[in-house]
Amino acid sequence: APAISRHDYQPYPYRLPRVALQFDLDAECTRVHARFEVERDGGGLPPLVLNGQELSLVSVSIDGTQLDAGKYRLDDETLTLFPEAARFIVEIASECRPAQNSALMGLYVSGESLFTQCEAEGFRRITWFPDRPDVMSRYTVTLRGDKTAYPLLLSNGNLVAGSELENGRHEAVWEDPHPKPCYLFALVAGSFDCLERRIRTGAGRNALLQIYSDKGSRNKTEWALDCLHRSVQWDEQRFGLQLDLDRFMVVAARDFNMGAMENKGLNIFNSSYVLAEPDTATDASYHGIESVIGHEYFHNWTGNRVTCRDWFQLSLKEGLTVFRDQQFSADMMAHGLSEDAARSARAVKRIDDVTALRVAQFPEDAGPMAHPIRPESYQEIANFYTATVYEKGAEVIRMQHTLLGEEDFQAGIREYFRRHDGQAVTCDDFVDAMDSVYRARHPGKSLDVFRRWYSQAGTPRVHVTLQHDADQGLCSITLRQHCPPVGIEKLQSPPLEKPPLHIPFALGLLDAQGQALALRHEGQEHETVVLDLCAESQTWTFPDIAERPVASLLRDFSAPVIVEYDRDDAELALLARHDTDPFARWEAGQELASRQLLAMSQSGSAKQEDAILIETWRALLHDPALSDAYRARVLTLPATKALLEKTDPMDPLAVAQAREDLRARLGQALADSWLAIYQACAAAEPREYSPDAVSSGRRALKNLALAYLAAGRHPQAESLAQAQYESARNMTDRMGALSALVGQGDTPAATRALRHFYEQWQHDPLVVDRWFALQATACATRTDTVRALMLHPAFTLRNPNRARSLIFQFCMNNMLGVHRPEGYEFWAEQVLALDALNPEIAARLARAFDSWARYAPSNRDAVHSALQRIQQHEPLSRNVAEIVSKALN
Ligand code: BAL
Ligand code: ZN
Repeated sequence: APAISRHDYQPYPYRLPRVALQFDLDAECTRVHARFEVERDGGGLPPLVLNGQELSLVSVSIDGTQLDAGKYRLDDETLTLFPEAARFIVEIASECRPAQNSALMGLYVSGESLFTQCEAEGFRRITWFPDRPDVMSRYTVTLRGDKTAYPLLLSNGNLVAGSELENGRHEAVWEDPHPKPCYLFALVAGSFDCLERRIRTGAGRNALLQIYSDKGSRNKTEWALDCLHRSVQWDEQRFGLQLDLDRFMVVAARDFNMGAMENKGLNIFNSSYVLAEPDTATDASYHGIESVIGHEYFHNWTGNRVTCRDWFQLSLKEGLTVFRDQQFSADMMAHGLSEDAARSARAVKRIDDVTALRVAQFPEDAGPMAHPIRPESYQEIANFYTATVYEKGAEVIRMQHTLLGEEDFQAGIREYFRRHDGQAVTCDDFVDAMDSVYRARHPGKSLDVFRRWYSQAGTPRVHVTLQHDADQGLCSITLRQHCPPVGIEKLQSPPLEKPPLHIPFALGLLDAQGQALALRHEGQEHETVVLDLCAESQTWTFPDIAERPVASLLRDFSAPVIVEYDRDDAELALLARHDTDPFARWEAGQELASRQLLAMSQSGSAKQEDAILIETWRALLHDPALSDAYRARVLTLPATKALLEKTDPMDPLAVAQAREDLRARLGQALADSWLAIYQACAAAEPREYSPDAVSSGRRALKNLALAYLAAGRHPQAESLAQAQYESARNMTDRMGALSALVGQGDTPAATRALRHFYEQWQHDPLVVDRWFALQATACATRTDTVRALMLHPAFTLRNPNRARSLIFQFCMNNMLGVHRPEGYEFWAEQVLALDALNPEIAARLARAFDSWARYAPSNRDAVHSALQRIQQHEPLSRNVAEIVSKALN
């Protein structure tokens, strides 16, 4: 397929101020009648090109006159009309087939209900329309359907009329007062439970919050409703942004491609981000729900009120909204805690966000799909809902927050809405608003260099040099940045010039005892300074530093970069024990462990001299000043995917095996400590479940201790896990225990527990997903185990959550299982099977081995053959074709 380029953007030649849609809903064949006003402002009357896909055209008319076939042009993807006036009304009748729609884009069936998903380009599967985000209209939607099958008929905005029709049918009319692009359109028809709350916003608006879910699930939506209410309050308090609707609805769908969707006033969610009860949901699910409910709600301003001019600007709304949901979660985790505990809770959230970035985005930024947060081109936009656009995009917003500070950042946000409320705009427009505040407050400074983050791919590297002059008591820090070419940049000749970026680099210095030193910078003394690295290389000198200090680098992960700094293990151990910045402290421990793991993976066995690591971990295990949640992060080994990024060539099996070996070694060497910690945490578990930071942190540490005991084959591990499994009062503990049992291999206890778990929870799809996922990622699982699980009656490729729980978990998160010739063959087979059903999901699986060109030769050759097999298959969706052609480039 031809690539679409950012530079080719042209405004749409017409405005469509009002749209009226009528749906005669039926799972087999839904009839849609669309009526829209069309207006031309400029000169001439260019053709009116409308997008449409997999639709049957019934009729098309202009100003009430039906057009003969010769008066319009119709092909697989467009319907073109030839206007004869500057204002006219188009009416189109068409049909679509929801029950046949396995791609889950447009109108589709899930369970017995009808749902829509339109972002990015799903509206064109509902009716012919300019399916692009810069065409904004006011919608009136009439829904008609069978009253028994579809007692609830929901769409965006306000319910303005409802009536009974003949033949057991009924009708609902919805009006959305806010102009919106069609990707924010939604409808839902079906039978649901509803949990609701009437609230009064800070601005005095009465509003109704509603969570709809499958019949019988109402009790599982209390947490989501709480999260929604807190999101409304938080956006008022922290961002000054008010709910602008009388009614805000969330509907849970079992079949959903993404996490959730921010349709105006009618968010549709993957049920995994709505439903939670202590019995069925883990702490991670509770926190995931909080962040996704927040995320979609926050889109109401950052995404809906101000939207994207074109899809290249996706990070305008996604990066900003991820930043906002990360801040929301951090504020929620810290809420009600003492100052120290709150700092630790925020650090834990930061560690989790950075870990996710390193595991998903850093590899992407070094692989064949590398792209700037504002991509330059795409073949299929669905392939660009990436970790780069979202998570690196959030880091780019966060850096602006760091440069401006909270107060000025909020002033920038106000300026952004003052300029652009109700518009479809670009990333540049956002930075312009921030820059106007930045320049006003910091004469001589600007975001001119900073903007390059939007156009440059690749993870920059910052090389650090520290020089100390004992005679003069001066310490100088030199930072040098470079960003090697990535992905298609490597093919460019002459080589691409990548100018330096503006990198806020947070730094602290410690003395040899680990005490923080005061740093004099810009006329003031600080424990942490943020250095503005804007050139390729810059040096800063700090006075009154008597002895050579220990550098604490990139505190709080102030920029999405890789730091290069030569230092010995003893310095890392000192930082791991004493750094006052909790992020940098965690980082030092991770680096120490990484070194050990990489040495083990290269030598094929444990280095003997791991004493410094073991002693550091022992000290951390027993440090009473650390929160349980923080200790759980500090004592978790770096993820295999993050480790692999540090190797060349990559040997996934060796690194994954080294990680298992070191886990066992730490389990054995610190067995008494793990047991003591386990028992202390278990004794402190209250009867009432709560997902708050302290309780979830304690469970995380307890289950980590259990996992280490199991990894170290402690004689009590199995009985502890079994007892915990049987007495667990929440899913976190049940899964922790089950995972420890399954980690022991195919033991009778593991088999028994797995069988019991399925029998107990077989009626709950989200819990059955956990059951598949746990087996998919178990150490002992190989391709044949997964094939056997696919024959289980509960398995289906059609449900994205189920496919993700087994196939994706195995291919993406079971390194020991999948990185074998038969694993790669299995992967290719599943990509093709999924592609026939759901190209968006297939294309995500197709990225499992993006880094294949950096693998050691035997893995590389095997992935290469599997990729070729996919590429040669016909038919192949545009989604998968783009991924494999880039991978093979
Ligand atoms: N806009 C797609 C789903 C999300 O990012 O919220
Ligand atoms: Zn989003």
